[in-house]
Amino acid sequence: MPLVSTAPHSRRTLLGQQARDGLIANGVVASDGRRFTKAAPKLYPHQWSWDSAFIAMGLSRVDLNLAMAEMRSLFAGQWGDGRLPHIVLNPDVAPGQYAPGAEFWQARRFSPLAPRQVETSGIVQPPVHAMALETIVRKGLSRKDTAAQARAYAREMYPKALAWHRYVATARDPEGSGLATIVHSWESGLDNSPRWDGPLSRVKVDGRRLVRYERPDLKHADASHRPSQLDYDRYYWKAQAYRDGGYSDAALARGALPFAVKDVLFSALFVRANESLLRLAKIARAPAAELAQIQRWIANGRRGLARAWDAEASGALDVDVLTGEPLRVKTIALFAPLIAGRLPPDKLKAQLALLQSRDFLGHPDLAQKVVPSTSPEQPGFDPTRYWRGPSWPILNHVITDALRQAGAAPLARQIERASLEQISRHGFFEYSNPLTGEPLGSRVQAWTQAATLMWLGQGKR
Ligand code: 2M8
Repeated sequence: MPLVSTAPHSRRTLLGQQARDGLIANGVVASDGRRFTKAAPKLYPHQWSWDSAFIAMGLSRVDLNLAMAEMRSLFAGQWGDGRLPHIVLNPDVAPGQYAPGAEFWQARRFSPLAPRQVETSGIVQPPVHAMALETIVRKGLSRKDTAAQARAYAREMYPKALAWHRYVATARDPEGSGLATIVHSWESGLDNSPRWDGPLSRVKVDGRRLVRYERPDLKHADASHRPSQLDYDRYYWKAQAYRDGGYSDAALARGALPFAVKDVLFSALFVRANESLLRLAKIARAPAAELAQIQRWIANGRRGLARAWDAEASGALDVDVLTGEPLRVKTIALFAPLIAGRLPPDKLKAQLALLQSRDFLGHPDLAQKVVPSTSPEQPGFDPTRYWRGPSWPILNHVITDALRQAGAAPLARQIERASLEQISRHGFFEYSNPLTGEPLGSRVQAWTQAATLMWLGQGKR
């Protein structure tokens, strides 16, 4: 029974309440005073960067103060060079509950730029934060009693977001190509996507020098659903190389890192986030030179994505910086141009056709019309193993948001309806098998709760 069109109002209300209560319940006040939301209570007990931004977007519909605190807490981990780390560690997590933790990253020991007050990782994740800040500020401005607070919040957070964007646009794009370079597949957020198989296969791990590590993730999730041991060795090796170089991006320019890829999805989200940053800059009454700078980042990002366009793939391809080769793999990242927005009509048409083709939503074996992380037509597609096939509600939200912006609301509604239906049946799972609909990974994933709140809010319009 479709939830959205025919369900009584009370079913949507109930789902909304469950999402709201769940999201609040995943929040903690840590012993260092920060209030933030764990990405998942057991599997991911810290504050994750892009999770937190989506969580704040969801929270802004529940409690503006909590949403504001969420982003403040994350930015407490910002580094001196503007980077926003992929994890701000929860000081109250017992050693060994999640790895790698502070014992591996040792941010302050390896870099003078790491923050003093909190422990963090040294790599980053997709820069979606300005979108969250804009959502919060707009929400605040829409009500008389919170407008002044929202304006003050915009002035407080805008310079931090600007510094973060400057880091991405410069340290991670020394060539000025408009495409950001990631130095670790964890930075993509799509950790073991087949996009990274080629570059990862060239990472040669020296077993004698590799740090010793544990896999607490396997206590909370099925080993056949999580990245493999070989993947993990390579993850640690890449992180270790970056860390031992003082988390310095100068090594990027020298081609001295074992992994360096131009990530089109990361770059597309950066374009969208820059559009949010521009609007935030206006609210914060930023100087004209900064507005012009942000506009240049937007234009350059769109140019970079246009160059990454592959006519045969009908989408954008990542590029391995170390070989100069495009990575020809059918994953959700092909939709980076749609996500960045403002596509010329021919490309928009090609992206919409791809989305509905047998490579994605039109595949006859799909259990429901939600977008899988990897096309079932891609060799090596695995419907249950982490980013190699399963569907993530939060990425489906990114797609439905992009579709609405592109004027394709009916298709967005279809995906939204199927996603909400699945969530109402199975709860706020992390990801699911696209061929059976079976929920997988963490069963209480905060950004799935946030996506639900955003979708439910969307439907009201
Ligand atoms: C997953 O990543 C972490 C490492 O950062 C892990 O596998 O332990 C990814 O899905 C990532 O995108 C997400 O931010 C994180 C927390 O939900 O989990």
